[in-house]
Amino acid sequence: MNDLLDTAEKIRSMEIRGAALIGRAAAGALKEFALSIEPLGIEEFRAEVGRAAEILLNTRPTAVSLSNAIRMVMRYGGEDLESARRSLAKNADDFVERSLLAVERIGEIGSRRVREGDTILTHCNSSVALSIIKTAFDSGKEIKVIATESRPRFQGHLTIKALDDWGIETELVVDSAVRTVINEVDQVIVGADVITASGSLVNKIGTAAIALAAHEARTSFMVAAETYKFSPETLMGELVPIEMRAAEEVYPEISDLKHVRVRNPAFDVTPHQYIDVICTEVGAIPPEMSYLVIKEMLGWEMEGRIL
Ligand code: RUB
Repeated sequence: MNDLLDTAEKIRSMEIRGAALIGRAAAGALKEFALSIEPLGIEEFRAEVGRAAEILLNTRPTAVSLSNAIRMVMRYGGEDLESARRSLAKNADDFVERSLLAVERIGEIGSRRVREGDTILTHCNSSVALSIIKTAFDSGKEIKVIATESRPRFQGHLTIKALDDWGIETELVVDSAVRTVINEVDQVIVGADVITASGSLVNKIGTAAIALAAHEARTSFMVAAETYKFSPETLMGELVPIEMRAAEEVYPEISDLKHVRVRNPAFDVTPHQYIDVICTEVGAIPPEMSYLVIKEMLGWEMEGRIL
C-alpha cells in the first residue's frame, strides 16, 4: 500500500503531472499493488484493489485520463485470485502501451498539419502537443515555438527545457503577452485534460483566453488528445469538475492579508467553436465528432460506475 499511497501523493502534489502521465502512473500503481497484496481470496482481492483505485481516483478531479485508465484496468476478469491478478496486470500494461503508442501516432498525424516555417504557440506542458512539435521538427521542418509561462505552476519552464534539448528555436512569453504575439503565430497547439461530448476542451487555465485571441486573429487552434481524454461522463450530462488549487500557489503570503482571497482554478473550458481540429490517434477530427469517439472508442459501457 505504501507505494500506491506514494504515487497518489505525487499525483496530488503534481510531482507526477500532465494528463497522459497521470493515467499511466495510476495504471502502473494499481498493477504493482495488485501484484503485491496477499488477500485470502478473490473477494478480498476485489475489495482491496477497489479501495486502492478509489484512493487514486481522488487525487485530482479534472483529468479524465485518470478515471478512464482506472476503469480500463478495473475491467479485469478471472475466476480465482491468481487469474484476476494476472488479468488486472495485463489491463494495466495494455493501457500504458496504448497510451505511449497514441502519443507517438498523434505526433505523426498532427505533424502533417505543421508547415515549413510555422510559428507555433503552446501553453502549459503537454507531452502530446510536444510530440507533434518534435515530430514536425525531426521531419526536417524549420519551425519556431512560442511558449507561455503558464502561471502559477510555470509548466512552461518544463516545455522550454524540452524544446531547448531538442534544439528547437523557442521564445518564452508571460501568459498575458498572448494577444501581443498572436498575429505572429501560424497555429496554436495545446494538449487536453478532457474533451467533452460536445467537443469542448478542458485544459490548463488560460487556454480559453488563448483560443479567443486565436479566433479573433484567425489563427488555427489545434488540440492534441488521445481517445482516453474524451469523457463518457459528459455524454451522460455530467459537468467536468474544475480543480481548485491552493491559494499559496498564486500568492504564498496570502495568510498575511485579511481582506483578500485567491481564486486558483487549475483548468478552464474552451468552447468547441474555437477549435479547428482535434488530433487523436485515430485521426484528425473536427470537435463535433467527439460524440462518435466516445461511442465508438470508449464504448457505451463506459457510462457504468468505475468501482
Ligand atoms: C497539465 C495540462 C496539460 C494536459 C495535457 O495540467 O493542462 O495541457 O494535461 O498534457 P497539470 P499531456 O500540470 O495541472 O497536470 O498531453 O501530457 O497529457
